Amino acid sequence: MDDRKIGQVADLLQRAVSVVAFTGAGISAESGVPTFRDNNGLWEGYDPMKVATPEGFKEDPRTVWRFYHKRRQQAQQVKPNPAHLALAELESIRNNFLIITQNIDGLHQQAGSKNVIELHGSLFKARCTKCSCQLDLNSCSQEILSDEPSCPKCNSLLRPAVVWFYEPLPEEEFSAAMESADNCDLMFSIGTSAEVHPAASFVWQAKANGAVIVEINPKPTAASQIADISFRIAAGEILPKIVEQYKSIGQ
Ligand code: BV8
Ligand code: ZN
Repeated sequence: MDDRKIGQVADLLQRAVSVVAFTGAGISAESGVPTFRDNNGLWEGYDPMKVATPEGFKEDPRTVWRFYHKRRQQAQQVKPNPAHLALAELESIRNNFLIITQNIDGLHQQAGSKNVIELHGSLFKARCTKCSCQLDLNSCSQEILSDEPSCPKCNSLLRPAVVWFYEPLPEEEFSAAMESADNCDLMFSIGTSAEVHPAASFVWQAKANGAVIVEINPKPTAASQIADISFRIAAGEILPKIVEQYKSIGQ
């Protein structure tokens, strides 16, 4: 059954001028990174309103920093999985391929993908709560990774450079994602429950612009109703097969 659909998607890839992959936590699941809303997901252990909102941070910055330090350490110990690698290969063999990710784990970039829009920020970046100072946590000293790190410029409290609930998405990334959703012929929705907005709205936007929607998720999601082709399977299983088939028909 999937073989026929794989052939269809490879043909779509061959004919599409502009392709977007919209990804969520599920694409990193096979790397061992917990998702948010699955069983044993992050939101089972933590109250998102306490660790992923500005109010939660104001009330208890130490707990929020511990939550993100732990996720950063986890992300540093895992590797991209075949799903990330397949998307990186797809970018290397065709033009006009963009990843819009809700993930902050950096695994797409680690897999070699260059055209990546991080809608919700990055585990590896921090920014000052007062001045415009931004830091790359990959090259930071230990004290910055403490429980309440302070800005090297103005000594105010630093915060994770991620988008929390009730916060707007970064301007530049938002408009670039909007532009690509408006102009793509084919959008993959991979490993996302498509419940968080405005990020998830890009799938509906692509659909409205006439793009074909291909969903890859073992479970149905809020976007399943608008998917033209759905694979109820892990991304790491099916994406390498789709890319292999696309290569075999000569892109
Ligand atoms: C905004 C922080 C306005 C970063 C995240 C009620 C209360 C509060 C807010 C709202 C509300 N109602 C609506 C809202 C708006 C809210 C929202 O959409 N809430 C939802 C939950 C109802 N959105 C916001 O607040 C946004 N901001 O609206 O601001 C505004 C505008 C202008 C000016 C001022 C203000 C901000 C949203 C960003 C929130 N930040 N996290 C972090 O810590 O990571 S949300 C969190 O959810 C992550 O960012 C994550 O990326 C995102 C989406 O989750 P998914 O990636 O989809 O993960 P999930 O676990 O849900 O699903 C995983 C899927 O993978 C599953 O379907 C599973 O089946 C599948 N899967 C598993 N294994 C595999 C697999 N698939 C393939 N292969 C596998 N192997
Ligand atoms: Zn500062």
